[in-house]
Amino acid sequence: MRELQLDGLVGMTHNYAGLSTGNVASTHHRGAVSHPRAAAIQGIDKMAFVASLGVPQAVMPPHCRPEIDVLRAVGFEGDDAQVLELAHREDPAMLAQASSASAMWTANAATVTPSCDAADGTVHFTPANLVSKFHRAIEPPQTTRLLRAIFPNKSVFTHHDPLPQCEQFADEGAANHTRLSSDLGSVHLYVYGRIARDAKAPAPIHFPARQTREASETIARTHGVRTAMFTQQRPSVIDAGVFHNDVISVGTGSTLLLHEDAFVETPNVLEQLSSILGESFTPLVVTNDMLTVPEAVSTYLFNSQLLETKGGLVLIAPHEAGEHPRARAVLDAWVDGDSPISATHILNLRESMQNGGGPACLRLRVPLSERELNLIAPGVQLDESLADQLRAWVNMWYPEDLHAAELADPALMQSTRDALQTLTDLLKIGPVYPFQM
Ligand code: SUG
Repeated sequence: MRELQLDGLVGMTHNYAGLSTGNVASTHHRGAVSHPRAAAIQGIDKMAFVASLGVPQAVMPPHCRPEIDVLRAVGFEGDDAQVLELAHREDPAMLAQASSASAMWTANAATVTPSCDAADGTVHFTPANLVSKFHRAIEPPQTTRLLRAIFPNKSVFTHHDPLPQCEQFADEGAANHTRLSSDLGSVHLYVYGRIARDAKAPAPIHFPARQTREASETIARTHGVRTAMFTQQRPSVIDAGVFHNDVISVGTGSTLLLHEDAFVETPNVLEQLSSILGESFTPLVVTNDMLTVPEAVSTYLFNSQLLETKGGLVLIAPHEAGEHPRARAVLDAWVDGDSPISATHILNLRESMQNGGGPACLRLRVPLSERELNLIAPGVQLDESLADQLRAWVNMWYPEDLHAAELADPALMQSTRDALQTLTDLLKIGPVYPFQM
């Protein structure tokens, strides 16, 4: 089995609107001028680097923004230009929500179960409903269309609808899910922030817990996951800015990197995993003495991408972690001695990081057999040539910088549509956007 990395291509309207309470970077950069072209190039450079390691890499096209139908649905009327102008004048925050390029963080696009772990032997996808934030709750219909276009074969790929759109089933996708495996078998670890049905259960005080246990359980059940474990994120870490579990732990194969405060019951979780996975299970636990939770949040150390390559496990860490002496010391320790990690690479993803999206947020992991890999839409599979074509496409269409007021410019919206038409021609998929249908 190989793990496909499906990265979200950053959209043309990438901006900093401070939309995600509980996500410290998003709040901190509210109102900053964004650089859509640099953001997209940083993402493509990451994809190209991952592909150069021999890891299968594919591209998930951006969503069409501003989402004009959402603005109409909330009562702005007229032709497209009038709708944008009215929204800008009367509710600029709503315009920012309808314009967010947040679909770039495909770790939140869906939860995936590989065929070898599913009772019916197919690969299962459930697009996340993302109900906790309005700018993200508008993503599922487009995500659903894109996943079905990228994984089209109906006898091999099972596409579920998103969970019911309500807080009981609040679901943020794979950012709260880790699949681990060894010679003894595999286990799916689902991490939730709260139990919706139990008002007395521990929950964070300041910031929202975006994933419910009910959502995770429903996904495991509908996917027919053979071995599932459910565990709660420590509420205090959510209040410290860990809005998704992938900000405090990352794992693949038999290796799990985590902070000691990640879960309510970290020692129990490790014991259970160890009993399922056996001796090869390798938890690398970072203590508060090594790195505090606020440091984990500011450096995004645990949002590194952990990849299985022919030469062993490779870690792709964000620049912010590489620059931070204590995070750097952890990175260095992880590749020392008998650690299963053979190399660390530091990449610059600053534009995404400033909205709280690190290397691991930008990718959805899709473990596939060779046969399944051959059945994905061929045009989205990234090689050097596609990376070059995407860079040229970005340089042609993307603004170098973007100020909030420019989101109301009808020319930007038209150019987004024209650019996406060119992109889907290039990737040979579609029609996938409402304007193409
Ligand atoms: O949902 N940021 C995203 C970041 C998602 C990161 N994903 C993972 N950890 N897997 C979010 O909070 C900020 C948009 C703004 O403020 O303009 C934003 O949506």
